[in-house]
Amino acid sequence: MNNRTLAIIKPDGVRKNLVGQIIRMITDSGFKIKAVKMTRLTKDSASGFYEIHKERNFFNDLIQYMTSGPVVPIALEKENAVEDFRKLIGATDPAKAAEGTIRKLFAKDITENVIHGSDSDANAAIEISHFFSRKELLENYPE
Ligand code: 3AN
Repeated sequence: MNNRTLAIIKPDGVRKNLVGQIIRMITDSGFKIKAVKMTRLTKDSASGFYEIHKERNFFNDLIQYMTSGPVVPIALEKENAVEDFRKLIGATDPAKAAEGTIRKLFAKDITENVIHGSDSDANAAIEISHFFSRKELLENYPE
């Protein structure tokens, strides 16, 4: 069965003009784009999105970075979407990411790591609803 994950091309990915190249890698790996937009996170929306990290010492840097420029959230569909997408992007720390992964190819370090991928089906649903309405996900239209 198809399931969903949320990707975000982060501000460094947009700044380096990698949006097209990264989306190409995603679709070449069999993911279907359900919804996509370019937007900019406010401090409040970024803090809400990363709520689970709010006690961590890197939280302020993370919020600063995620609000430093536009981001491209993408709702994706594929069988085994969450796990397969995390394989495609590679480890959080690009130094530890496998060859050929998006982070290995494009990320600078553990903070500026180019792309986000949901870590569970439950979080994917929450994260997708952070960026996209049911209307934007075309939920009520026939195929
Ligand atoms: P991932 O994005 O691989 O799921 P998370 O959810 O643990 O990783 O972390 C969210 C984001 O927080 C990362 N993408 C990265 O930008 C930042 N981050 C995570 N761990 C660290 C760390 N140890 N030092 C600095 N930034 C971090």
